[in-house]
Amino acid sequence: MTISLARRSFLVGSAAAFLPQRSPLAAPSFPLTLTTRTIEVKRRPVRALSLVDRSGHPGIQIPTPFEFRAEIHNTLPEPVALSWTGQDVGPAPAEAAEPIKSNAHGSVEFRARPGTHLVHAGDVRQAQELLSAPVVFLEPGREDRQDIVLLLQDFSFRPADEHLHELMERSAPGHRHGGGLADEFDIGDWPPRARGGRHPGEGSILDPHLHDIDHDAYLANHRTLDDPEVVRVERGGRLRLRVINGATSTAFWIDFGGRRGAVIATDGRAVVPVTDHRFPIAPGQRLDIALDLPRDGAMVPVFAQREGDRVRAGLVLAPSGAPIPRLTDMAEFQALPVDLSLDVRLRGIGPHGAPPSRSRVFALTGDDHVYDWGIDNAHPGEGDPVPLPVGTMVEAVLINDGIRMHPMSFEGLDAHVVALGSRRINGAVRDTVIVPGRGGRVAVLIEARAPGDRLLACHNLYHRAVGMVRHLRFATHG
Ligand SMILES: [Cu+2]
Repeated sequence: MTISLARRSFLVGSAAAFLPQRSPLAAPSFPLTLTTRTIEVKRRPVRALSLVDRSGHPGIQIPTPFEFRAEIHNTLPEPVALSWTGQDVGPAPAEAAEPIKSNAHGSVEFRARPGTHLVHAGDVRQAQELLSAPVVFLEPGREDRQDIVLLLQDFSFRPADEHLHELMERSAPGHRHGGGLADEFDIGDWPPRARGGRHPGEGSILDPHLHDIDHDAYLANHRTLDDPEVVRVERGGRLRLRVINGATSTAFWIDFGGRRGAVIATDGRAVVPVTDHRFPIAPGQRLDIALDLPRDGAMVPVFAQREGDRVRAGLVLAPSGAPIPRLTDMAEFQALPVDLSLDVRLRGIGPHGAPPSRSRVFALTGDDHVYDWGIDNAHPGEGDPVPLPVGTMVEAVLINDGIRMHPMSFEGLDAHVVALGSRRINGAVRDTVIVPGRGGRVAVLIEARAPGDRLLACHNLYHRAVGMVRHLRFATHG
């Protein structure tokens, strides 16, 4: 298949064209549409759910406005609840997460946080139909680099319900899940199919508990590596690559075919640059990577290799005239599981808040035997919400004695990483942190600034679907 240089839909291009419309009475509004598009995966046409702006570009990619309102028209035949990872949206964060009915409009108010962020369907069924998109508010005064957005997704020809059903059945032979999601399955709608290759949960040679699901394809800007996006760049160009992990449950390692890059922001917040050949990125996380291209005009690949596997997605950075070799979607060596090797080197930039006035431990609970993940052994509605008084700085300690890694999101909050394991650090400010299994321990500082509910949730959306989410209630009387 020929590579089209014209397909640059994920580039932050002529940003002025996407500026919010200002109305005289209210904050400027930015229209978005929930719709479908057809993409091609492994030479098969596939219906993908998408959230597009007026020009048909996915998500929001604009200079940072102070505040504005996203007006979302849902043209899909089903309600959709959107989760704005990285943005403290209003009127109240919990309301902003309410579903938008079919053929109806919803609106979300932003005090836009600059940087590289993500919007996705909160429901794994819709997220698995590729409903995740970039939210990029270009930083005022940023360094002069070509902006390139790279959205990573995992794709399955089978719906998420089948995967969930299989994960539960497989993990507990004869076990009927009591209540909740399992009861929503119509088993009659579930034709068993022959599967090739590994079973879910068998995962990697390195760690049989690494992968919940073996997806059929891994996508970079909606494309597989046998037909990658080719981004036109200048010889010796200076780039800012905004990598967004919008996958449902897949963690990746980013590399540039041996070149070095520097992480300059994590989850949309600047950090002291960390230079390396490869960087881990878990679901929900974002990495801004400064990359300086060679002066000889050679192409540079950007690979996203699945953790614990050889399979990879990616795109190509090519000056005009550069020969573009055929890239294989299998790396030579299996990647390690993602870990905290980047976080331990990260240092945030800018003022940090006051020292903590209280601490709260959150145990990440559940195991593979019942595929029943939770926080403090509770599910939504049990012991929720967790009250935290407004005006306090809370040290939230996440402890994971299970076997699986959990990428935990403090949705809409700044989470300043202050301890990894037993080691105290002055780490990055981000919103989604890797909490490794088998005794992983990560502590972050969060500030209960304004009243309202926030979510603490696993960004492995299969874990979230079975209950790994809790509400934090910031209240004046806690
Ligand atoms: Cu999880």
